[in-house]
Amino acid sequence: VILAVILGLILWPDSLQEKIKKRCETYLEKHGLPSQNDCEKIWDSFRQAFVEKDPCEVPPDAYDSLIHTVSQVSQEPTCNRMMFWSKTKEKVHEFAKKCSYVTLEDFLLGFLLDNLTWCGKSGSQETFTTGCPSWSDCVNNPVRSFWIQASAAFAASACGDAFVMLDGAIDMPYNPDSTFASVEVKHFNSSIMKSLTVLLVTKEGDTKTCESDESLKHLQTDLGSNLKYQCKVVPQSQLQTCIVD
Ligand code: ZNA
Repeated sequence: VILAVILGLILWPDSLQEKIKKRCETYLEKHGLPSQNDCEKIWDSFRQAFVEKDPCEVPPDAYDSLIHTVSQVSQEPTCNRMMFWSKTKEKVHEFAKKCSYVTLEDFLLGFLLDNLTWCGKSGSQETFTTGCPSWSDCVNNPVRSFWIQASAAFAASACGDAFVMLDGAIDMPYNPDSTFASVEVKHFNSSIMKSLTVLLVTKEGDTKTCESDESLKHLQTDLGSNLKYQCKVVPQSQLQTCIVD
């Protein structure tokens, strides 16, 4: 029995580990940077961020080592094509792909962990994908802390003209509680970034304008005077084309 358990542990892949390593290899191959070794290194620094910790006590900076490791392996930021988003996850990735913009999820760091849930447990070496705290259960949960730190790093690297896709069909397209407002905007670096253009996606026939939206005034204020602000209304059907001017 003991032997069977040991054999089981060796042969039964840690599903999270397998998934992330597979994603890592796929990504590096696609970008012409294949290396088994790097994916092993990346898994190790990911793991150490939350394994053996109470899943409500993983602060954002636990991922600094992962972010450092990934930045050594991966590609440079793509100036003038970077796209942020808030409440537009489905739409933005389709549009970005079609029109060659790059979101956090198109970079290795975001690609590895998009749509995954993970956590550890104090006193255990295991990784879990179920029974983990959800986004608002506790502030310092492994998933939320990861996205905060990844978003901060992504925003800090934004250069040239950047874009953000916001949902014009909701009350507060620019919501102060969103990761975009509370983390990303605060990390923009005006010595490398020139402008931010809002693509405000509206429903067909909606008369909403950039100027009529109160929340966007706060975005302009938050950007300060060193970053140029622009805004374009994009009716949803126009997302099929790549013309946003
Ligand atoms: N790929 C991601 O899951 C992700 C990406 C998660 C969080 C942040 N990001 C960054 S920040 C990305 O680069 C975007 O530019 C920014 C989007 O974050 P946001 O402004 O907070 O937008 P959002 O639509 O409110 O949330 C984005 C995603 O975060 C959601 O799809 C959820 O997966 C998760 N999330 C955020 N708030 C909650 C939440 N899940 C559960 N409850 C919440 N209250």
